[in-house]
Amino acid sequence: MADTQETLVMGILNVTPDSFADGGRHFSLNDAVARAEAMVAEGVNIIDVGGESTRPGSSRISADEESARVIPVIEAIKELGATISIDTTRAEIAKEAIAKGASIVNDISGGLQDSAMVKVLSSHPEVQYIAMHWRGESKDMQSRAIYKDVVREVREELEARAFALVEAGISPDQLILDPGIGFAKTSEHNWELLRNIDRIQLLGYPVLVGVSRKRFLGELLGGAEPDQRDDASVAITTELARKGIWGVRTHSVKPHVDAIKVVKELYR
Ligand code: PMM
Repeated sequence: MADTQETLVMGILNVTPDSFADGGRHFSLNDAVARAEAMVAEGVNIIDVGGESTRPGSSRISADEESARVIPVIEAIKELGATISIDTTRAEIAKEAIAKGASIVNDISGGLQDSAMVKVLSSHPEVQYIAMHWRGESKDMQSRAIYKDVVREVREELEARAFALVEAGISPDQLILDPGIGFAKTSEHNWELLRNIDRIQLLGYPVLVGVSRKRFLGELLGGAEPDQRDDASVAITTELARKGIWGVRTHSVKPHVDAIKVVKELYR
C-alpha cells in the first residue's frame, strides 16, 4: 500500500428529503440518530452529515433550512464516538457545526462557493478540511464535464485550489483532497480518475473518494437502482484501499470496513 495508515470509512448521513441514493429515508431526527448508531456499530470512522442535496440538477436550499436540518443531528450524534464531518459549502453552517462538535468540514466546492469558508478553517486549525474538485453548482454542472485529459486537469485544478487555500491561511495539515466523482464528470471521466487515482495522490495530500451508489455504477451494471450498487462500490473501495487511499465516502458501512480489513491483511 502507498500509505501505512488504514483507509477510513466515512458513512453518509444525508438529512435531506430528496437525496437520490437513500430516498430521504434519514430525514427525521430519530431516524438519523438510529442510522448513525447503526453505522457506529458497523465500525464507521467518520459520519458525514449533509443537509443539502447535490444530485445533478438539484437547486439550493436556504442557510436557515440547512442549519435546521443538520445542527440538531450533530448535537444528537456527537456522543456516539465517531468523528463528525459536516458536508456543507456554507461558512456559517461550517462554523455552527464546528461549535457543536464537527471536526471535519467536507466542502464539495473546495471553498469556491463561499469565500468566508477559508476564514472559518484558518481560525480552527484543529479541524480538517476536505476540498473537492468542483466546477460549479449542481443544477448545471454536467455542462462543464469537458476535458481533454481529465486526470491531468482535475489534478491541476485541485493543486491550484490547495495552493490558494494554503495561501489564504489554511494549514496544509488540515487539507484533504477529493477528485469529485460524478461532479461535472461523465461516467468515462469517473472511471479514468479511479484508474489513475495515484496521480491525484501524488499531490501529497490525503485523498477521499466518494463513489457510493453513484449513477456511473448503475450504468455499468445495466441500469441497477441506487440500492443495488453497493457491491460495485465495495469493489472500488478494495482497490482504493490497496492504493492507500485516505478515506472512502459511502452509504453502506460494514462491507467497506470488511474490505479494508482484508486488504490490510493481504498486504501487511
Ligand atoms: N458526493 C456527494 C456529496 N458529497 N462529498 C465529497 N467529499 N465527495 C463526494 O464524492 C461527495 C460529497 C453526492 O453523493 P450523495 O448525494 O450520495 O451524498
